[in-house]
Amino acid sequence: MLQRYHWEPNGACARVMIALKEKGLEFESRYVDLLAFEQHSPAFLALSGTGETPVLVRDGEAFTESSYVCEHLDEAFPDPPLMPSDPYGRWRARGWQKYVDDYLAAAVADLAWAAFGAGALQGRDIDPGRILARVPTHERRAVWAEALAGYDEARLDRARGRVRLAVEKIEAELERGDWLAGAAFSLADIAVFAYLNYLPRLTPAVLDPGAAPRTAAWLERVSGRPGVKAALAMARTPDPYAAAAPGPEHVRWG
Ligand SMILES: N[C@@H](CCC(=O)N[C@@H](CS)C(=O)NCC(=O)O)C(=O)O
Repeated sequence: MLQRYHWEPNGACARVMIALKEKGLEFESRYVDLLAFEQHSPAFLALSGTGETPVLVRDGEAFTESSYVCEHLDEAFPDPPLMPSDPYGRWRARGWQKYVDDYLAAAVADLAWAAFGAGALQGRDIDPGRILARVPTHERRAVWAEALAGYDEARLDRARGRVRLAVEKIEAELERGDWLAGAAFSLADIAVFAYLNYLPRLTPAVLDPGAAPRTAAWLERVSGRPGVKAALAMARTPDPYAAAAPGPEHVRWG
């Protein structure tokens, strides 16, 4: 039996949700409200030492890190496949997943938090000292301290620049075909989509069909897949891409 601990189907939580739905797998859904700080409860920390969603529990074992959760699902439940069958295609798919983990996720998450997350906490009776004291690791505590304080314009500008570069990279890759890692939809498309789907709300000009026609068409193509629609329909909020939690720490890419 599969249990899935998740927040709204956006970012990393969307990646695993889409993989499960694309494969037609049954699972128990356990919602973790990140903006109520349920991820810092002892019960959740027993599954994820850093207090981050998503977590997949399979036969009593907890799996974290969406790239590896998705690859595990693909190995454990190979039909339909979500990784290319050739070694070069697999290398491309892993490269895209690493790019998302190390670079794109943090940039998009910064913009999303500033646009949606910070506002969602307003009006709630929040004691930052109490919240930070429950965060399990130094790195996540620093992430939350910065998020609660609010990001400055320089940080948001840097994130916008990174997002622009990402769209250029995706646009160039899509010159080779409809999907990011070969002839078929794969975990590469899932990883990139999970964050890029924020851009129509955050930086619409970057995705303008005039500026990035292949990326805009790809986003439509991925959005229209039944598995993707089913995953996004698991949201509790009216639009999961108008909700945000702090994402991963910034890492150097390449
Ligand atoms: N590298 C991790 C990143 C996970 C991540 O960014 N999780 C966010 C939600 S998308 C989270 O749980 N943030 C809340 C927190 O850290 O308290 C993965 O891909 O699984």
